[in-house]
Amino acid sequence: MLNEKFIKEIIKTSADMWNKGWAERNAGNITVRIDKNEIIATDELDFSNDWTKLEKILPNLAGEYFLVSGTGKFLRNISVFPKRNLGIIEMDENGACYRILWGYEGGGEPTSETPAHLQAHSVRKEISNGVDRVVIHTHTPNLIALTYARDFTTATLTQLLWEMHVECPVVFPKGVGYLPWMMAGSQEIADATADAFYKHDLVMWQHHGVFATGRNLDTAFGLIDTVEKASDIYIKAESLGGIKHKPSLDTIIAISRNFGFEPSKDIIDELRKKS
Ligand code: 2HA
Ligand code: ZN
Repeated sequence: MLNEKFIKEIIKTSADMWNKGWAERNAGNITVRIDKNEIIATDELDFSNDWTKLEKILPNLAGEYFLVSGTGKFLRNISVFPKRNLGIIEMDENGACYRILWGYEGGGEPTSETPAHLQAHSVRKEISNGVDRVVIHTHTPNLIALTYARDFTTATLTQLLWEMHVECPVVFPKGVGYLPWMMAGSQEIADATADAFYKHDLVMWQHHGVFATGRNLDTAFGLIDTVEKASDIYIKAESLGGIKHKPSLDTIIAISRNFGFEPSKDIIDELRKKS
């Protein structure tokens, strides 16, 4: 298992997240929907573990396998002890329960955010026709700082980020879904996050951290890297005495269209109403 491409990729991504300063202690978690045909033949899978029931049944994930970082584990340790800090889980034939097939060596469980991740995967698998396979959650300091210092809606947070780096309207034209503070690990936040993933591929939890999805780890990581950089630029510009110049909404739309994208109509309509 340790030679599989998905293990090599998660080792790189988790080390990058640590090096970026996004993953203090046990912060952050990663899930990847993997192709079970790639590993089904290995004798390393253990099909004898008990099933854990999910609160929400996710029929479109029936039978799927996921690579999942462990609860309480440090992302920075995945590269040294992958089998201790990662596991592979299998969804049952109804999408109602999961069981551990591999990993969490020495005792462990999938991340405490597993319900939020699996519900997000369910939505993204549906709306991307199976293309999206990755969900990353992490604690990005600049983006989190913004949620302490400013009031936001999805539209106003997205506008600020689009304005602060001209790549943003190209990288995330669908915007960043913004969720007010809710208890991490709760069913309430899992439901709200999954809902937001119908419209956006990034979701921000106030005072906590960000979620991103995509076809692979590079895509989801790149989304987070870009919003975090835009937040950093905003904080730097504000501390230089405040923002003096920024692209207009029309310029933002033009940038996005120039690269073949269309910024979220809901967000644009809301911003136009406001201005
Ligand atoms: O896994 O980041 O939100 C630790 C967390 C929980
Ligand atoms: Zn977190």
